[in-house]
Amino acid sequence: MHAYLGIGSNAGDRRSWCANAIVRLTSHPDISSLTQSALYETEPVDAPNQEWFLNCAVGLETALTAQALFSLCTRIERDLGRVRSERNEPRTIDLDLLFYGTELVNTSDLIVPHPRLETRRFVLVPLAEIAPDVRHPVLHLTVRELLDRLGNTPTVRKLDEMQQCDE
Ligand code: PH2
Ligand code: MG
Ligand code: MG
Repeated sequence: MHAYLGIGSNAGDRRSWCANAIVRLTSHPDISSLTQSALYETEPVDAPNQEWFLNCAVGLETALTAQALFSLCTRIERDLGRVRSERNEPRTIDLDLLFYGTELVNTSDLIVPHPRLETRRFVLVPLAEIAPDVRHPVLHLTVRELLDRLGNTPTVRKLDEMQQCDE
């Protein structure tokens, strides 16, 4: 199945957390063909007084079920030092399952497509870079069309070429 994930970090060495999460995904035996967007610096949404985020999106081919991929994401978050106490607090790393093919999942711990992706520029701008023509299976609009419905705020800016790499 082809799946898309959104990755975000706004605590500590944000770039390293994102890079480390991607290495862990890439090296998983049931994941192949990973593509990644550039890194974007993004204004916090629903996270008052927090640091700006680094966000990116990845696409991957996987033999894992949606639930198993979600469990892997949770495990990577935990391995990378994420501590969950309050909702939307600063996080070293957040891995969100955005799309799992055209499958719909609605269980107590997982909803796919991600329920807020269509309102979030920090998700749609990176995703549009790697998957502009992927269609939302419920809203029946492509990622590009979803993004075009939104205004120009909150701010999402691509890091320049120098800033994309690890120092
Ligand atoms: N994630 C959130 C809440 N707010 N804002 C930005 N800019 N980027 C995020 O990844 C983000 C957020 C909840 O997961
Ligand atoms: Mg999130
Ligand atoms: Mg999350």
